Amino acid sequence: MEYKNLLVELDLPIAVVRLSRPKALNALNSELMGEVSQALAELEKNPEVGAVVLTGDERAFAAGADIKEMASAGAVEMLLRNQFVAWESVRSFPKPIIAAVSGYALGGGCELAMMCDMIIASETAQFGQPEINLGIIPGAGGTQRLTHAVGKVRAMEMILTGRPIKATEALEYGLVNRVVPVELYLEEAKRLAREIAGKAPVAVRLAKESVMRAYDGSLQQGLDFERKNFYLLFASEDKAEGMSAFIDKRKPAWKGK
Ligand code: DAK
Repeated sequence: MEYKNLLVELDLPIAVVRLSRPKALNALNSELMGEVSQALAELEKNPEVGAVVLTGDERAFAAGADIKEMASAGAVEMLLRNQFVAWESVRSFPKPIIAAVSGYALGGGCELAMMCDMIIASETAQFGQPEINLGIIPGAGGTQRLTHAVGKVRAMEMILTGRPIKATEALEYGLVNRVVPVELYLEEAKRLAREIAGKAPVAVRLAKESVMRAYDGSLQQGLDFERKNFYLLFASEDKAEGMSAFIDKRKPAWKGK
């Protein structure tokens, strides 16, 4: 299938899904996420595909959800857009999915990588949740998955300051499986995907399901809580100011309401 913001390459027994909106650093707008969801549905149906690599380009895995698309939205509009459906397709994909990350993995980009089962990072990768700088909070699982991955104090610092961490720190924190030179990150992710695709498919599927179950109950409650707070912030003046300031390339003036 042809996509506008995505390249899907079958390299059986694996597939590579490449986010491709380079001018916007692969910002994840609803069209792109809709395409990710469609592509994964196709790959799920294809019995010859045993594992998937999700990647961007060297400069950016993804610099977040598309701020320009969210800038004028209020809380109710965000709720009605119900964009979680597309994001959930990554989370609920039954085959192993490996993120190959180079450059920026920020906001929704970091969340998307964390929704994958494993992360291979290039030396240039940086991971962060900068939503606080826009007057909002992570909305696609960042407060929950980052805390599970790196622990409370590190997640607090990243989410409350919005400062990204480098690939080497991400490795030390347990956020990524390994860090490799930029020319090798995609190859390494593909190698890992091929290795897993060579195992018994049903056992792989149930192993993945079982590992996910290790924290799923508490994760769901946490995700519901985060989602409500995320929508709530779309009713704040600071969210409007934070996003306008990003688009106008200026510093935001917070009002505290
Ligand atoms: N959205 C839209 N456009 C973006 C973008 C983004 N997140 N990030 C970059 N761009 C665009 C820039 O506006 C610029 O466009 P033009 O000005 O050329 O038209 C182009 O990409 C190149 O960016 P820069 O000129 O800014 O490039 P620099 O190298 O100077 O800076 C940067 C790179 C990554 C440091 C900078 O672009 C930046 O700070 N970007 C924003 C990072 C950020 O705040 N990300 C978090 C966004 S909030 C949800 C699911 C997920 C989420 C929410 C809800 N639901 C399912 C409901 C997630 C929310 C977020 O991710």
